Amino acid sequence: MGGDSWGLRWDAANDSFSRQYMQTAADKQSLVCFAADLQTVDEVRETVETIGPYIACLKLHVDIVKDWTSDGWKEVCNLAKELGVLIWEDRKFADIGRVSRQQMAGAVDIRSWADIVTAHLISGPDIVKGLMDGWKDVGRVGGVLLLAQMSSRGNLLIPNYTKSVVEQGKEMDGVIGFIGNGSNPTDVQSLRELVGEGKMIWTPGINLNTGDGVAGQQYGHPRDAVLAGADCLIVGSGIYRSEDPVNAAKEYARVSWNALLER
Ligand code: 6AU
Repeated sequence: MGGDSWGLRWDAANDSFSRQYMQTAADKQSLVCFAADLQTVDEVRETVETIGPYIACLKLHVDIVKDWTSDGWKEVCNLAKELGVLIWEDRKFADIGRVSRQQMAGAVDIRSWADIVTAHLISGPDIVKGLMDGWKDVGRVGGVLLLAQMSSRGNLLIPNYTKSVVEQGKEMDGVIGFIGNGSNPTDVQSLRELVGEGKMIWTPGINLNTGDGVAGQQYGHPRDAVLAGADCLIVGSGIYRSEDPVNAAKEYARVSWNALLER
């Protein structure tokens, strides 16, 4: 049972997406969400095929892919389903509710294949309703991760903003959790204090080599993030830029899972 390793979080974060993620993570002994920031459908599919056994979620940026086709994407999504991992489109929605709902449709039709999307709460709470309505338009249900913190240098998500996002997001049904700053365990810890046990914290800015990354990205160690309260570690270049992505994925999985058991 997933609950044995997840402790309080298993009972408290009991929406179906959090549960599915926690169960998959327990089955695979990995808290790794792979950030497939790759430019072609083949690269995404081939990488996910090889590291599949070591990841618990797949995060996509559909607008990075140069040769996107509906059929090619279906193959990627089917692969994710075979691997039992949730599909997260990291399109950081930020518009008014009506437009966000429309953006869930459009050419790439995010609402039809993504289980999770990311949103800023900068435009107010109706963005969450807009996104949920987007899924409802095609008879589906999904979950929203709200950006409460970011990992990039100089970002404007200051503590008071974080607090407001969490206060509102905690009460919203469609919100399955929050993005926290994985590069800084103190930030993750203070976010966990605000969030309590009832929602997940997923953290980007994770690398076994800590410090500054490309273009203002910052990295913290996977173990520190989990001990500080992160439930899912988003790792992109730490895996796909590695000389041996399979072994890298395995190592991130091992470190993250041991940290959860330690927590
Ligand atoms: O491991 P990386 O640095 O190669 O990739 C990190 C991934 C990227 C970013 O779009 C995303 O995590 N990200 C996010 C997310 C997930 O919302 C927020 C943030 O503050 N920083 C960040 O890097 O795909």
